[in-house]
Order: sequence, then C-alpha cells, then structure tokens
Amino acid sequence: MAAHPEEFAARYRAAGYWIDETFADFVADRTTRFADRTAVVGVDAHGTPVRWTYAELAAAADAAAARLAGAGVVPGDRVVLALPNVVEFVAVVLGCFRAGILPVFAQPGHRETELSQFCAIADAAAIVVSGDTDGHDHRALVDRVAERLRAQGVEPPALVDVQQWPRPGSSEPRIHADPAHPDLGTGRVGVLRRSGCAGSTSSEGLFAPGRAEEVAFLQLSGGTTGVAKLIPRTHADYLYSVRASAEICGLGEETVLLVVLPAAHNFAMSSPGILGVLHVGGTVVLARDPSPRTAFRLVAEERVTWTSLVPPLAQAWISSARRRTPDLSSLEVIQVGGARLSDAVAAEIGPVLGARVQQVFGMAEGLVNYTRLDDPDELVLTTQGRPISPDDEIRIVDPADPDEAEVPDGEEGALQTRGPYTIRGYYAPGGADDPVNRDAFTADGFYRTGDLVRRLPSGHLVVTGRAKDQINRGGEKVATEEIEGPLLARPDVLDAVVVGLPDPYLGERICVVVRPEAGVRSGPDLGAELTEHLRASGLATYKLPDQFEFLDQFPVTHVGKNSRRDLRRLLAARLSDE
Ligand code: OOB
Repeated sequence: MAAHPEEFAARYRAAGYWIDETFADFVADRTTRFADRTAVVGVDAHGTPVRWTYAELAAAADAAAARLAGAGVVPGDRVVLALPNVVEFVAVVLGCFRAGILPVFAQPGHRETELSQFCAIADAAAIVVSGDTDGHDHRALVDRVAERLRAQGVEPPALVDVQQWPRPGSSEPRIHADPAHPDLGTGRVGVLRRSGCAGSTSSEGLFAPGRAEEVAFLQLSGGTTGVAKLIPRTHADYLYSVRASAEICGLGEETVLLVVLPAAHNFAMSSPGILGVLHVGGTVVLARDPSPRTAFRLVAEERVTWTSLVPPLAQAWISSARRRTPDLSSLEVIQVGGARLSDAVAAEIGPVLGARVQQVFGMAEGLVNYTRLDDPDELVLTTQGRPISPDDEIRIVDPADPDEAEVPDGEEGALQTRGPYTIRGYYAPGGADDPVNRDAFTADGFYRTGDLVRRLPSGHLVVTGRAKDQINRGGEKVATEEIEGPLLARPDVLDAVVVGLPDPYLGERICVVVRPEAGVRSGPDLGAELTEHLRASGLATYKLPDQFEFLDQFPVTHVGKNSRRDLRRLLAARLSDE
C-alpha cells in the first residue's frame, strides 16, 4: 500500500493540510468543547428515539469501545461495520476512533459475498451489525460469512450485534472499568495484533493509532472488478478534507444536518457530512429510512438546515413536495452528488424546495469537488464543482491513448487526480505492485478515476460520462463483473453481460443480457430464477438486476470481445421498438 512520497507529505504538512491531530484527539476535543450541545438525534437499533449531547455521545462511544473490547477486539484491529442509520452507528465509529480500532465502512445492504471479502482483505477481528434490520437477519448473515471464511482458511470475525446492547440511556459500562484494556479511550494505544497489511513495506506501525499520518479506517471503493477494493484513509488526510469541507460549506454550531444517505458512505461521512458537523459543534439528525415523508417530518421537527441527496432522492423530494407542501423553511442548502444530476432537476430544486443547491462530485478514494455557495447560478446548475484544495492536481487525458496524453483545455477526457487527501494505492495484498493498484494508479501517483470530464476556465468540472466497467445506479456503484461472475457459473447461461441502461429516475438501471445455452427456455421465468440465484449467491441487495434481456448472439468488438457499447445500442433500439 503506497503512502505519499515524503516530498509530497512535507509539502502537505507545510501548507497546514496535514496536522498532528488524530481522530482520537478530534473526538476528545470536540466532545469536551461542545459538551452540552446536541450532537446526535435519531433512533436506536430498536427504533426508540434518542437525543445525545456531545458529552452523552462521548459516553456512548466509550461504551461501544468497551463492548468491542469485550468481544476481543484490541487497538489496531479492523472491524467491519454494516449498520443502518441508527445512533449506535455514530457511537461505534467514534468508539473505534477513541480506542484506536480501524472501522471498515460496509453497508447494511451488503451480503456474504461482499462482507466475507472485506473481512478477509482487512483481516477483521469483528463485524458489527444490527441483528434484525429491514427484514433481514444479520446474525444469520454473519454466520454465513464465517462459514465462507472458514472454508478459505480465514479466522472468522467475532459477531457484535448492537441490538443486544443495553438501550442507550440505561446504565452503561465505563470504558476505564475494563482492566484488560486500560488505555482504551485515551487515544494513546498502539498495539498490533493480527497480521496487518501484507502488502505494506513495513507492517510495523501501519496500524499504530495515535499517529496522524497512519491509517485511521478503510472505506470501500465503488468497484470496477469482481474483487472488493479497500481504501486506506489516514487521520491527517481525512481530517483535512473534513475541515476544508466544513469551511467551504460554511458550517457552524447552528448547522443541523439531516443524514438521509447511508451514514457510512463517504459523502454522508465527510463531505462535509457527520464529521464536518461534529467538527464545528453542530447537530447530526439521522433519518432511519430515506423516504421523503420521514425526511420532511425531521426537517420540520428539528429545523434542519442542511442535507445531502443523490439525484433520485432529489427528484423524489421535488415530486413529493409538490403534492404535500411540507414545511422546509429551515433548509438552507441541499447538496446533490454521487451520480450526475441533470441540469433540469438541478434547476427545479431551488424553486420547489426553497433551498440553495450545491453539487458534489466526489469519490471515496479522495478528491471531492463542490460548487461554491457564492458561485453564479450558471455554474451551480450545470457543473459538478471544483476541487476542495489548491493542491488537488487534475489531469484530463485522452482515454483512447495508451500514453495518456492530456487533451486540449476544455475538451472531454479521462480524469486523473493526485493530492493531499487522495490515496496513492488501495489496501491490497500485493501492495503497489498489486494488479488493482497498477490499473488504478499511474506511475507518478495519479488516481485514474474512470470518469470522463470537461474542465471550464473557472476550474469547475462537468462530468460527461464514464470509462469504467461500473454502473452508477442512483449513486450506488456496481461493478459489472460482480453480477456476471455468478451468472456465468450456471450451466444454463452461455454468456452474460451487464450493462447500464438510461433510466429517468435512477440515471442508470442494471440490465443483464443473457445468452442462454441452446434449448434453455428464456423469458421472465428464467429472469426470476437468475435473480434468485444472484440473491442466494450472497450478492448485495442493491446489486440485483432491474431487467433481463435475452439474445441468441452478442455483438463483438474487432478483437472478438463482447461489446458493451454495441449491446447498449442494440438494447436501446430494441426497447424503443417495443
Ligand atoms: C461518491 O463516492 P463513491 O466512491 O461512491 O463513487 C465515486 C464515483 C465517481 O468516480 C463518479 O463516477 C461518481 O461516483 N460520482 C459522480 C458524482 N459524484 C460521484 N458522477 C457524476 N456526478 C457527480 N456529482 O459518490 C461521493 C463521495 C464523496 C462525496 C460525494 C460523492
């Protein structure tokens, strides 16, 4: 796993981007400084409403850390979190930070395919779930994950179920009462236990928390291959993006942020997100479900000032607000990002929802672009913003050129980036030489985003397309390989190609084009059977196909590979005929 070369690190320190603050310091400082202010509003894992001051949040974080310790987790360990938007999520994240445990930010929609990969790659000591969530038994899910890992010879993680914790507010164990881990909660711990990252040049110190330039947690990459990629973010790099984001967005103690998107996502976490709000002493309101009804009620009740949406949710808010005329008078800014917001929808947000729009084009690997609050409307409504940092380096290259020459100013090309909060490599077994890193990073350390963009003279980027094998389904990223793999394993499927089709609501929907074996009856029944197969294979719920099409022959490229582009065209023609 490549770190930033010293020459760059020195520059980022000198510029004041990287400072000597860890997440343990951050939590200790903010929860003390803002002790009596309201930090978190939401429901717990049982659905009971909870309000925590910063002091209460600190206590809940300590209690969560103690529970992880009780499950055998020690500082330096990685712990996979797959929680819905409940208050325990914030407590566990902050508890990990205080205890020097590294969270791996999974989603409650992930299933055994994803979770077992995250556990294996991160060598996770525990997995934290909310037992019975949205109609799915997550305890049984963790059992299946353990089974898979055992079959691969990997030690399974301990199960931690927040639904089995005492309810927030009931008497909590104090962290210092745990004699086995006297340093937990002090941020002064640096114990290494499990094997660490095999690809690092020196595993010594990699997981030593308490040092700002060490890895603090692992985020997930949207993914372009069948194998998961974990993103190592350091205290220094991430906290820089948090501070800078809070400043660009003008957050303050009076900010009330409504978190509608999955809380563990990078957008909800840090752009400026939960951490940006805790940085300045504001209030985080968690919506347990993303429906406009729940969101509108919370906006009115909590006088929410700020929220972050993906484009389909922005559309849902607009159509719902037209019918119900909710009280959204407290809302100042609605951020939209994660997928391309159409200029038409962008233009409706202000008039219908009564808030200013901010477009956000970011990635868990690092780079985040914002339209600025004082940008002219023209830029706010038609661009995806400009980078956070003056030291974010942007290179726009010819995607068809093997030498990756830069395109002339203003022309479309593939976006590459490097900077103070963009990783130099994934957390991969082979380190810098691992194939995932060789494909995703250039020799001089730029991350190949796979996005096609155009840059305006102002520095604002317009996202024009994509050059990666990924579908962006309303902000949720799915690698085509993840779906194709399990389907190709079936004897009745000769070939399968997954393509994203334009969708007025999702932006793109997942279409699987199947070429059945000779004699296999295709049609809706086969589609339903294949969906069931994917579900049973343990694929995340949000990756299940929206649509199946059956073809006897696939268009191929000149080198004989299936052509996704021609397939997409063929389907568009076929669907418009119907
Ligand atoms: C955010 O992060 P990820 O890691 O889930 O996905 C990153 C990818 C980008 O490479 C791009 O393909 C797409 O999502 N994307 C957008 C976009 N924002 C993200 N495409 C078009 N327009 C946009 N506004 O999605 C993420 C991370 C931090 C903040 C916001 C979003």
